[in-house]
Amino acid sequence: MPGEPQGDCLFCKIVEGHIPATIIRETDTTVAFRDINPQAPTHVLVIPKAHYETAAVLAAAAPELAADVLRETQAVADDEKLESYRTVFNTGSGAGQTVWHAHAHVIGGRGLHWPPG
Ligand code: IU
Repeated sequence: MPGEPQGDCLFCKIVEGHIPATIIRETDTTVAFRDINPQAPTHVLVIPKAHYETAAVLAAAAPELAADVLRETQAVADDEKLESYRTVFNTGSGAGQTVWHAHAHVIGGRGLHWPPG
């Protein structure tokens, strides 16, 4: 069920504290933690605590929660003192999604090329 914890989801396990992560922010509805394989000086993932497979499913099922995630991306950028940054939602394996719990990448701290690869 969308919104319900999934036993085999690594990000649900991070939310539950069952696997470690460097958490830098937490709200009632979201967690932000450093990516274990950073692609830039700042590479933070912002996730809803509730489990939704993709950003699209999250936005359709729980738009206020999707807005919470977006607000937190800016809060991360503020904490990290990033004037410019990129927010990425990979949706689908063809776009590089590897974890099926919606997450925003917040990437910054270096020059970022456009278009992305
Ligand atoms: P993707 O958009 O689904 O590819 O992003 C998943 C990210 O989750 C990826 O950048 C991983 O390095 C990151 N990650 C993590 O930070 N901690 C973990 O325990 C696992 C993946 I699994």
